[in-house]
Amino acid sequence: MTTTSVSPETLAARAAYILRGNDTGELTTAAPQLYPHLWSWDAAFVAIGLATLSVPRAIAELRTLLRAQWRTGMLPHIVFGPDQGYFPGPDVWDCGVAAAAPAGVQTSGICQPPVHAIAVRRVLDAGRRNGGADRELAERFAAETFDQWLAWHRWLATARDPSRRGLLEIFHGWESGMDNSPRWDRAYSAVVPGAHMPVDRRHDLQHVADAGQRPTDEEYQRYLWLMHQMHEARYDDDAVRETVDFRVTDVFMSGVAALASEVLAELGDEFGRRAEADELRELAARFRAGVLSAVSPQTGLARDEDVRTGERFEVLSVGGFAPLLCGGDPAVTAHQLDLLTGPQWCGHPDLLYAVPPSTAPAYPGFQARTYWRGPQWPFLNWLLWWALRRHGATGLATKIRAEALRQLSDLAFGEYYEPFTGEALGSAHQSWTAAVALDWLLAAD
Ligand code: 9WN
Repeated sequence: MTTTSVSPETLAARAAYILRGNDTGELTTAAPQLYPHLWSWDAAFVAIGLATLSVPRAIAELRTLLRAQWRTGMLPHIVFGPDQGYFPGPDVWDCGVAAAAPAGVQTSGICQPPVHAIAVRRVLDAGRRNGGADRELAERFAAETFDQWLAWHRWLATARDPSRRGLLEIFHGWESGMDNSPRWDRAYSAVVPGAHMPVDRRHDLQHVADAGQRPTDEEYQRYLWLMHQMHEARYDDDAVRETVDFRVTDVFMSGVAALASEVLAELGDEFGRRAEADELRELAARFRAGVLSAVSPQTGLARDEDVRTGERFEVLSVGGFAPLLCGGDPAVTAHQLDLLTGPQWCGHPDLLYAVPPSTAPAYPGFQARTYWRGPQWPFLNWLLWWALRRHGATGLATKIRAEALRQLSDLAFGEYYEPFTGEALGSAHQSWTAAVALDWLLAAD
């Protein structure tokens, strides 16, 4: 049951209008002003939303991302379009210094969580539902691009989990997609920029109502310093790992990798790629085991770890629910479901909508209006909904969907939401927010 105060038709029509409005033809910008380029994990959710409107357009979005794949297999976190209004832009990344960077397209030199196989699955399902030319196109696309998605997963498994622990390493908070989450505070406190970084070139503060919704200049100093270090290492995977000041295992990214490897394995089965499907299932098992090994006996949440010091971070972040993405241990799942619905998270009495805040209000680092330090993120609700259904927690999934849609009925399509007042924050007209609304309202299941 959907309990929006606007009709589902109005919400879907408005979401379609937003998503179409952000379409530059070749790519859908993550948001019109704040993010005028394609972001890797945004593009996956965007394709999921576009698939409800046009299967060919959804496929085009994923192909734009794939054209930017590095020779190593890495999918870069940004594919730049012509707009000059984002900092750090392609001139700062300067990925031409990297041997593995793709030709003919400008990208960043880092990655984001590998949610893409879920998008391929969803686009394929939409194509099959529509039948005819859409079905043919989607099946051809999924079969044709399978090896590129496989290369992406293989790169993660080797370059980012060289010791095969089942926990993916990241070298920049941007790689987690949860940039300034308190998950990374301890590791960032050890990052001391060796020179002044040009934070005065920031554009982002011009596009939000107040600077308190975004990371601070001190945080940006560190972000830019890590970029500088990676550039010095010419974005070479081994050289970066040896030299960069920020090395942490990201448990949420690892949970995504487990889930997406399983999904990609199922696609491999369909396309007769048995050996690759087995390999992907092994990867899924490895990442699942890694995530489960990181669960804290103290909080019940999975923990990230500083690779340089071995410290595991006891932070009350939504990232700690990684086991709900990958499953694998019924006792852990049951405990996490209790936690998620309990008073620290969705059951917190002051929340306007019962969807998880990015950081638990009880955590000392919680900030209700600041980015990944407290606000609720609609695309995360979709990911959680999808994973919960897959693992059989359909009742909770249905509740999350209903609450998330109520939140979106303000028609702002905010980047994130203040959890107590419901105020839309960050960018308005954020593409992945509109995209998940479309999927929830228009996809058949
Ligand atoms: C840096 C585009 C991206 C999301 C991230 C989100 C934010 C970028 C920024 O916007 O990050 O990559 O400039 O703040 O944290 O998850 O992919 O929507």
